[in-house]
Order: sequence, then structure tokens, then C-alpha cells
Amino acid sequence: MTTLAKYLNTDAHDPALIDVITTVTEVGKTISQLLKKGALADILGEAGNQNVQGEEQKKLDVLANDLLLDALATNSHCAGVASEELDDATPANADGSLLVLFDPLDGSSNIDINMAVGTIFSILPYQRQGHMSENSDFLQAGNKQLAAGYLLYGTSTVLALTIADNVVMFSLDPDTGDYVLIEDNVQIDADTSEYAINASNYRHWRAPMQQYIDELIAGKTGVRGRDFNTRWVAAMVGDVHRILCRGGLFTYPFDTKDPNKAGKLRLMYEANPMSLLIERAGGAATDAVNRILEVEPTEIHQRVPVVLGSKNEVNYVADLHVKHADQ
Ligand code: AFP
Repeated sequence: MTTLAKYLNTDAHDPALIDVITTVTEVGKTISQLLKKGALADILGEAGNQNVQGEEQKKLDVLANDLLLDALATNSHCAGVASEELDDATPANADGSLLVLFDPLDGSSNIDINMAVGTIFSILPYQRQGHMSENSDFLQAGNKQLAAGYLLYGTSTVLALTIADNVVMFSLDPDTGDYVLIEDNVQIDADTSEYAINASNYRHWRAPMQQYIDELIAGKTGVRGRDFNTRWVAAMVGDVHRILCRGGLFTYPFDTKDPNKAGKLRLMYEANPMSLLIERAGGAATDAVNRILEVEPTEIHQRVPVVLGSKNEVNYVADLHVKHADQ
């Protein structure tokens, strides 16, 4: 049996990185417990304030955010922490070598209906050791990430992690409190017949995305010549986990629903960490055309269209967008 501690503690991994990942995953155990108590712990419902994107926060978002923030801010390797729920990054230890970004509870609207939610995290190098970190220090492309992962709180709690080019999965053993390795060197098939999209936004998409979904719905009777199946968890962490387990395509594409949002998902808290996991598992991740991991961020809360998953399908979407770039 390989525990997370055993897997991480090798010479191949930077001790600072090991320590920060351990901090995040230990807090994940507490969040997992809080979620299990659910209504019994009287922690469901609105917290009464809004996050930086103007969305209502659930009480558990606030709790998960505070737990992660407190634990990371006191980790000596952590120079700064940025959360999807907070306007600005929090400076931590000036001598730290790492910056940590997280979405404390992705898919939080699932909490009240007892469905899967997750914590997503991304770890970047800190370039100005000895100085207090600022928002601008976090503005690094996703290909600079040293490690990334998520905790999925579903029927069981699962950790997916990428470090040193490998993607691994651990399951939290409720009896021992250990994360136990369940899959090493996770790989995604290049082809798939399963896709995830919130199709209620159809009329707001660009023509190439409408065409793509039309083709999938036409199935055997259309140009694709085979049937496709839809799944939508409404928590990216759940959809990405399914893709790491059995392949698939996930997209939250560009839409014109809200002119201030070029897509719904956040580059630094959702798209970058998930793209690193997916690419390292042999998949692809784009904004429809360009690699997400090469997007140079201009602000910590920016949004980006996302198309990720099985490589051939992601490339098919990109080809359609290139062919119909004028639409
Ligand atoms: P919340 O955390 O606000 O529930 O949003 C989750 C999310 O950012 C992502 O995890 C989902 O894929 C996507 O939004 C779901 O969006 P729709 O509610 O538009 O389907």
C-alpha cells in the first residue's frame, strides 16, 4: 500500500512542495468531514456575502476558504496565497519559495443538493524571495506550475495530483485517515464518445461551437458517423475526474451571455490546474484554439473559455474553430 506521504517523500520531489501539498491535503480531510456532516452540522445555506465575481457564497465556501488560507499562510514555504473567493492575494512568508492558488469549493451550488464538490489547487514558484508577495507575482502562465491537483468530495474523497510530470490518484481511507494510491501514471484515451457542456447556453455560443454540438447530437446520422453521450456534473472537478477515469471532452466555451465574461471559468483557479493534470495525462486543454497553459494572465481573477479532455476530440474542436474563424 502506498500512502500519499510515502509517494511524496522521495528525493525526486522538492521538500517545500511536499510540505505545501501536505498542508492542502490535510485541510482537505477537514473539509471532507464538514461536508459529510452536511445539514446535521447546520452549515448549509448562504453566508450572506458575495465573492469577488458577485456570486453568492455558501457558508461552506467561506469555511473551506478560511481553513486553507489559515493553514497555508502559516506554512513557512508559502510566500503568498490567492483564493478564488478573495479579491486580492494574501502575502504569507517572504522567505517562502512557493505561491499557492485555490478554489476552496468548486461547484458550490451542488452543496445544497448533496452532490459532488471539490477543492482545486495550483502551486507556482515565487521569484522574489525576501520580499512580501503581491498580486502581480501570481501572474505566471500555467506552464510554470510546479504541481496542481484537486480533491473531489464525492461518494468517497479522491485526490488527483500532478507532480514531476506524473498524474496520480489517491483515495482517502475513512478508517485510517490516509490517502492511499489507487492509480499511478493516469492516462486518457485520445478518442471519446462522451462530452460535457451546459447546452442551455447554446444560443450564446459562437458558430463553430454550435456546429460542433450539432454534429455530436446528430450522432450516427451526421458527419461524425457515431453516437455521443452527454454528462454534466455542474462542478468542473467532477467532470474532469470522470475524464481522467474514462476519457471525454469537457467544455465551458466562450459565450456572449455576459459581455464582461469571456467564458465562465477562472484561468488561475480552475483552468490552469485542470489543464496541467489533463495534459500530463496525455489529453489536451485549449481555449478552443490555443493552449490554456500558454495564456499569460493579466489579472488573478480572469476568465477563459475551456475545451479539455481526450486529445483527438479537443483537436477536432480546434480545427472547427480555425476553419470557421470568421464566424
Ligand atoms: P460554482 O462553484 O459557482 O457552482 O460554479 C462551478 C463552475 O465554475 C464549474 O465548476 C462548473 O463546470 C460550472 O461552473 C457550472 O456552470 P453552470 O452552472 O453554468 O452549468
